[in-house]
Amino acid sequence: MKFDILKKDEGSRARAGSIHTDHGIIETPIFMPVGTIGTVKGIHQKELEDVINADIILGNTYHLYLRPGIDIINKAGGLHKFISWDRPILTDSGGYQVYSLSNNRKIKEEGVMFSSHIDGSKHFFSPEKAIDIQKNIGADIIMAFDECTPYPCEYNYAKRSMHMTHRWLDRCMVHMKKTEGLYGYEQCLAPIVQGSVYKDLRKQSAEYIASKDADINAIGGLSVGEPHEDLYAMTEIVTDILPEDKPRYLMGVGTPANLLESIALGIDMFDCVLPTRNARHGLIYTNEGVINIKNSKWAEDFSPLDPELGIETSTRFTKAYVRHLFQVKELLGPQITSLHNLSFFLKLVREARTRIIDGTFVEWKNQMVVKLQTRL
Ligand code: PRF
Repeated sequence: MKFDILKKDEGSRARAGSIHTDHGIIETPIFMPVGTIGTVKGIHQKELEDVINADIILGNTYHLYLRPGIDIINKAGGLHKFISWDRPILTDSGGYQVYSLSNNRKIKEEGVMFSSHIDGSKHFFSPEKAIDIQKNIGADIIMAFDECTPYPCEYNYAKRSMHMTHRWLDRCMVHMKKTEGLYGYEQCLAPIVQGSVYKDLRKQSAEYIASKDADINAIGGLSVGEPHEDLYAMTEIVTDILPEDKPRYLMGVGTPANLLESIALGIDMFDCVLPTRNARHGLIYTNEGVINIKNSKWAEDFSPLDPELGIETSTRFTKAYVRHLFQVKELLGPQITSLHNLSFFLKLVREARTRIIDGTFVEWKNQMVVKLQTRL
């Protein structure tokens, strides 16, 4: 998977680039909408293509394995065909969802035993199984099987866990080579740096991951409740070590301000449920700050949701109308806000890209970070 860097920013570590996959080009920095169970909640694939213009979406091994099951995805000819999406897909390995969703999980060197959050049935994931499932799903980018340590995490636990994640990576790599691609397009494996909030562990993990010379490198174990200073400090240590000529993916991050600060530290890819989950709760991101559309202050505000965003939905519908839809619990409410928020996140990273290219990134980023943290 080729990565071209178009421009490096002079005032920060930000870069503008493009990742070439067999399902199309991903322009970076990029935000990947989360399509956990084969749908970006509330959004039609046509809207992902034409309104949000998502270059890539994310799917979850854990969820897709439980429902509809790998057999059905296989029979459909892979996830791209099953969900009718022919742009790139990245799948997370399950090495996070198992810890955050399932009950009774038992982590051992061999893998993780867990109970389904749906019906309590027992399952086992290993590095080899996580690779097999992701290959069968047909993901363009496959994530290594890791343990995401919680926050706070005791030093010795974080150290032992990091070493196990490294050994699991080696098993993923061996298994990846053993099995041929099913669908005739390139599938690349992205290893994940762990190490909790400990500088020496992060450094050690980043050096280990860098030594594998993978096409894409990821940073996990952050945005799990640690202070923002730790998020940025760990990201900086790691981006300093990971190869410059390969895309860097910061998993599960974050707020619009987090995205811009992390882009400045050299991150190229992000995913997060924040825009869609918040949208379902009526929280909307705008250029002026965050709005809670359910608040009575919008009841008679007949101004458009956000005309600056430049999408029809956010110009056409008023705040008062969208508030009303939430009041009466109509489906259209969260559909509008989800489309709005995802468009906002994608527009933000696209603008970052343009600013990196034209050399105005840092000034713009500093202004935006202040604006984006305002609550209206
Ligand atoms: N590992 C994996 N997926 C993830 C994370 C991780 O550490 C995170 C951490 N924020 C989000 N998603 N496999």
